[in-house]
Amino acid sequence: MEMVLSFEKNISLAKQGNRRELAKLLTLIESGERLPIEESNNSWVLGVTGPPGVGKSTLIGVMIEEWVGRGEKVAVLAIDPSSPKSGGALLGDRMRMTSADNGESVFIRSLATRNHPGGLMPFLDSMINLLSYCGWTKIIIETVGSGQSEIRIVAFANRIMLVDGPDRGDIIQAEKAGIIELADAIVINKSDLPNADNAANSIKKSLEYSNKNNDTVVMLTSSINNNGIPELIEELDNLKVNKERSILRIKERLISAWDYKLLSNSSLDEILLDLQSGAINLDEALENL
Ligand SMILES: Nc1nc2c(ncn2[C@@H]2O[C@H](COP(=O)(O)OP(=O)(O)OP(=O)(O)O)[C@@H](O)[C@H]2O)c(=O)[nH]1
Ligand SMILES: [Mg+2]
Repeated sequence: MEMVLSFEKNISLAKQGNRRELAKLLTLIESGERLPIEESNNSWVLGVTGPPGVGKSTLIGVMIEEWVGRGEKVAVLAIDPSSPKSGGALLGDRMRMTSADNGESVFIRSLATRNHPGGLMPFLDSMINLLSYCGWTKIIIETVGSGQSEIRIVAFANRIMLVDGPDRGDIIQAEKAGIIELADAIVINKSDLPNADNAANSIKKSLEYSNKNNDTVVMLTSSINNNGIPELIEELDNLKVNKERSILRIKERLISAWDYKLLSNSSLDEILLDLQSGAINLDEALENL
């Protein structure tokens, strides 16, 4: 009881803008603690994914500046910023470099999936909920890459933005992973480089062929020249939630929850051994689980 009460104090401090308390609470959530916060259903969360090096972090940096200029408070969860020049570290540096007075309005937190073999499922929702409760009006989840596990992570957002580069190869990666169907907005960044227009057209074609989701926003940006940023923010702020994509996202979340249940089952090791020895088959294993 006392524990819960002391969390309440921490939560109220975090809500008043105390960043150290907020960071502490996020660490508590990460270690499996449940905080007494009501579930919010009006948090604004954007999942950002895309192939390595297309400029996701740089783009998020300029988007943050735009949002902060409009009076928003932006929190970023950077997942697996493993490469030293990406994710949390890069954003942190950039924010320190650009505007000293951004401090109050920007919060960046890195998360490593390697610390969580069962996935981020059990606490991503709680973290988002806490951030939203504490008054962060724009919450961004950045993941590196565009494979299945990244899709699972950005599916915890209620809006998804795929960032691609002007190379055809980047887009093929995204097509393979199936992220194009899930994305509310597809941004071809590095529009200052040749071929960006072609890349955008190729994405539009690919959306036409799939013949669904033709409300997907396709935009060109350059995060180093600051081109297309206010337009992108405008589109994102006014996104209508598409029902089909919403169901796809919920499905990915359900699969995450399912995987987590399986991987955290206390008799998993035993069952694996029984499977290996042939004592049981897969159906029986599922039954036992
Ligand atoms: N020409 C050009 N370069 C850019 C643009 N945006 C980012 N870059 C450069 O692209 C490189 C990668 O940028 P990041 O923002 O780290 O890309 P990222 O997608 O976050 O990379 P990972 O997190 O490692 O996947 C950096 O050298 C950036 O300076 C852009 O609009 N135009
Ligand atoms: Mg990055």
